[in-house]
Amino acid sequence: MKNIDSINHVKGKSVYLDDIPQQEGALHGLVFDSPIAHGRIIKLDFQEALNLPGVIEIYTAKDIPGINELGIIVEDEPLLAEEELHFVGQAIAIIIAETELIARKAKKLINIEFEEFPIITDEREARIKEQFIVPPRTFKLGDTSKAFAQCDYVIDGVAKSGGQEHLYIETQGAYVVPIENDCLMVHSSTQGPTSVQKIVARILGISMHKVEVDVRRLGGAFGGKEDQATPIAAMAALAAYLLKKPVKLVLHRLDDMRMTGKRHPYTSDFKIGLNKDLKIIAFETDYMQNAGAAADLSPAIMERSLFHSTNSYFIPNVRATAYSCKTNLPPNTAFRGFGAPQAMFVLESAIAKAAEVIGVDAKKIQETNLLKENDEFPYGQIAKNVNSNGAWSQLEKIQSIDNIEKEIALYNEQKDHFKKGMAIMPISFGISFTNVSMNQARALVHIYQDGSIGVSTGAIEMGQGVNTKLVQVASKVFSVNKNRIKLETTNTTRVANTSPTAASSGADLNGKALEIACNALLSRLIQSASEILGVSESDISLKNEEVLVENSAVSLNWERLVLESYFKRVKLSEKGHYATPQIHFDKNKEKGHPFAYHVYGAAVFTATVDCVKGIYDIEKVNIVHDFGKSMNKLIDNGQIEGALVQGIGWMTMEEIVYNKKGELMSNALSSYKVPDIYSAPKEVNIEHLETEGDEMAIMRSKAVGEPPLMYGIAAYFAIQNAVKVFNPNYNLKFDAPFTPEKVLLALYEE
Ligand code: LUZ
Ligand code: MOS
Repeated sequence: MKNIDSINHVKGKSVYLDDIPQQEGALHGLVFDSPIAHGRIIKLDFQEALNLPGVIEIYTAKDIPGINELGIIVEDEPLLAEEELHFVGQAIAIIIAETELIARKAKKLINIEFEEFPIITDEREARIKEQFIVPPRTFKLGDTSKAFAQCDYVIDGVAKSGGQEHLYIETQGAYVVPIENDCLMVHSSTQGPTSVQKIVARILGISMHKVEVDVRRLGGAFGGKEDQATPIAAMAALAAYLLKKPVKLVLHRLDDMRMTGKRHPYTSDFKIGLNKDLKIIAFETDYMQNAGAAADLSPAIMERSLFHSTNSYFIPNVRATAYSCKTNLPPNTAFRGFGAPQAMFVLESAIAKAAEVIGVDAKKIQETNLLKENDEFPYGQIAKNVNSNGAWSQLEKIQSIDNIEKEIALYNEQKDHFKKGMAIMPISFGISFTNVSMNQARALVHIYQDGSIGVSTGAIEMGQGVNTKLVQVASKVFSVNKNRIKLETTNTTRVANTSPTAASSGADLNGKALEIACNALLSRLIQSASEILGVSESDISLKNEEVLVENSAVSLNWERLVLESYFKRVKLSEKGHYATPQIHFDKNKEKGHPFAYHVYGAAVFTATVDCVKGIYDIEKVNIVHDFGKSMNKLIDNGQIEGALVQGIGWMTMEEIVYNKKGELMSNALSSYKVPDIYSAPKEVNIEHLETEGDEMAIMRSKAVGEPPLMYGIAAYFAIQNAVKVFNPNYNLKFDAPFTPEKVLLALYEE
């Protein structure tokens, strides 16, 4: 089935937040944000700005009627700064004007004076100074100190990975309309409508039922709108509430890049121990996460790093510690992979370094240590239906690693100034929110009198195709044409207490809730048909819009059954509720069974480096991926391709740079390079690993959003391997992104 939005997207007819028609008298908001990374406001003078014709109001923390607090995991972040400033881009005031242009002019007229304090931008420095967001956490398996003593090889090192700008095409935005009785209608480009509802209510000091949040779709999010859509909505809501006027606040791209948090940069120390047969016996690591100036989702992200410290390998002795380091940067946030990519890069760096020291191929170490059935993860979960070996062996068989290696060797012999390198990346990603209570969802289904169906769930469509998958679920259960089904907006009054659409679990959680609701409706319709036809329920089924009795069609079809059931006063609406069974986790012991299941796969990358210029191409990527029983191969392959390129971007060219004053230097698309079609791999082959899928995946079709991003890690190592061929003096470094600049230095390092 094609994505239900594809035609409208292509025609430009899909409605995004900025396309919602504005009411007469709607006003525009603009954020006045901190120009300094750390300090104290001494004087704030709005008089000149307020005198500008068309400026309506300027609000600060003092105008907040409720609690000036955004934090959910840790309450450490004001919506509007009170006196202290903690990062460049921190919101201080909201300018409300008749047009955005007037607000921009007014912004220049604001007079601010401040006292500056020393700043920290580096995570290791913050760790040394013990500036932490939350206390560090450690996951342990076996006994690493004993184990290291028995290793034939012990190698240590440092791995760094950089931040990443989400660059959703639609920037952060909200449009808020006041309704009677101090209630608000909030249109927000958010992954988490309930977070928006909760924080808007908290800021305004009103209860949640007065705030209705409605979301049709997002123009991309990638984690950037799991938490950070909320302050934008809260600022627009504050103004709309106080002025009793509709207020729109949509960030300009440059404001969005400057003010919002990104993927967390990590600096990590590692130590890896192997025996003579290349078994990894012990692994220790310290992750230092650059959290920025407030918690946001950092503690959860640091937790997922710990969960993925061993990726798809079994290591019997592990000690992984994570530090969430507080710095004077915008609070970093969720980004596709949520801490797992950072952790996996560390282990791959350790393996690459060990391979170099021992003098073997990294491939040998990787293959020797792949996870097997019933192996224990460091957090206590036992690996089941493990497909890491399966993905690897299919990669060898179908996509022939050997041939690729031979081709590369031949090429490297023949060429002087171009060199090729290869790297393999196996993945294992846990599916479920690591916070157990978030693994729940609801769906509301109405069957209308004419047989058409309206579906509401807590899932947010952000381009990933979740709504298409939901249509498939309903159409499968009822066995009706897909055109009968309409996916409604995601709205907190129809589906309450939603978890954000995140953790790759949107289709699983909401799809399961929808399946439950549809099944309940189906049994009522079958009961109704049995009464109408006077035959027993067990003989009745619905197929392709026909009612079948003992598998043959009778005079009753879907439309007539629905209408007659309505006349019989059968309940034609249903709410489904799903909570992932079996999962649990004990944060005191750091052990449990946090994931419904894991997604596995393996990719082999070939890179070609131009050894004169330092530029490179990711030539070819072959992937064997465990989709389970994919319910939509077009959408799932699309997710793989997008994630792959995003992962390659993170590892090779997307370089977030803050200067010593905490100002974002890579603050526009002219200074921040994202992959375009030219930097996408020339050839991508995606092979579906045929597996049974998992009971806990929707229709046994495994979650696909995040896992493939981590294939991109191979880009780093493929380029590095090519560099090594050209320059035998090059000393391995693990400092992503591997930009052409760094490649050039590496090629000529002495
Ligand atoms: N968001 C979240 C996530 O709140 N918890 C998670 O475990 C998670 N994992 C991946 C992506 N977003
Ligand atoms: Mo996310 S990183 O919002 O799944």
